[in-house]
Amino acid sequence: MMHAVDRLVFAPDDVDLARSPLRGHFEDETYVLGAFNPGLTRLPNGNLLMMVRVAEALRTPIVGGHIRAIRWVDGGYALDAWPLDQVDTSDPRKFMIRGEGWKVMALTSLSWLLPVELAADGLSVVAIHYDRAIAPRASYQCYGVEDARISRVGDRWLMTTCSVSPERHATTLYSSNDVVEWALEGIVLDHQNKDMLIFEGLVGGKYWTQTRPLGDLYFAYPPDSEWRAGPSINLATSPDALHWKPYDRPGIRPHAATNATARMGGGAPPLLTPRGWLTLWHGVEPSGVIGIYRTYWSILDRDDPSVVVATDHAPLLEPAPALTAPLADQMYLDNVVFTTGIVDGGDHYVVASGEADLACRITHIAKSVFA
Ligand code: MAN
Repeated sequence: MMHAVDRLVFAPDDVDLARSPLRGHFEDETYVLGAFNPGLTRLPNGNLLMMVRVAEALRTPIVGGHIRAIRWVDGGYALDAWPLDQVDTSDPRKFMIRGEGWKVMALTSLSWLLPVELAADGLSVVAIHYDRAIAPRASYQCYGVEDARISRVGDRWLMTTCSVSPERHATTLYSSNDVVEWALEGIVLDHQNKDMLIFEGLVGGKYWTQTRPLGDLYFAYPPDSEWRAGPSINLATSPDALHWKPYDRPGIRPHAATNATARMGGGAPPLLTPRGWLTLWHGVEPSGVIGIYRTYWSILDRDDPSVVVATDHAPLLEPAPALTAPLADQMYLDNVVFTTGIVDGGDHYVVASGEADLACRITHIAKSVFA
């Protein structure tokens, strides 16, 4: 589907690493692997705020037969080294450590969050708030804070992030009354549960969220089922946005009829439209090491979000090689668009996505698409 406005608004070269939270903690040179997967919300002054994931990597990760990774520890940052002959580096985002009995990995970058203020239409950068960057503060996020999603619920903002550490790979909540100061509320979903999208409003007096628990084992649907076994977008409810009970009915599941959404996860926080809750989510078609990521939409019943009122098997957004062509020398993967934010823009929605795990893409999508 073509959209009238669709462009990259922020890219690695827009980040000044002299102002990175990692600066001064070790000697080795770093670079921005990606500035992507932005949370998005509207500020009280009418401008937009993107919370950009800055994935910062060592310029020379391999030294003396070892591959190194960055780790937060006690307010500082340290480098750890693994013998090269014990790791598999086929995925540029991470390396797998062999011989552990489980799949054990480390990351080639450490992510922190950079608040970038955009004009009201999302198309130009107004300010970059380095002094408000969000970096790891606890051992459960010692390998980074990733993929912010911001929901406005009443007069509070709730921001979920993915925290990465050897303790667990979990979802962490931050809250704010002004979108300036963020309080770290701690872990709200346990291991292997990320892509948490809190609905922008209560349903039946409760907070609602989409979750995406990940396992490496699923049970088969019967052979003639319309569903395909695998990761799905589940639902949970909470009295306080901290304690979540999984909802008993399934949420959005992969259809057996297509391979394009064989893996899936939530994208942008569900917001209320005249037809129900609009949710943008990602479907992944297995292909190569990483797969092809596209954005899809569904509308969920306003009183029971486990009921899908409308959806489209055609993607809403697809990877856009024409947008990343000018950044060709910085690309390290392709075929990925990963939507992470949405705000109302009047007759359209302003949608924020990460493009190729590299840059931030803003698309204006006409409301009539979902009518
Ligand atoms: C996956 C990808 C990466 C991310 C890690 C850890 O490998 O989503 O971008 O860094 O998980 O969350």
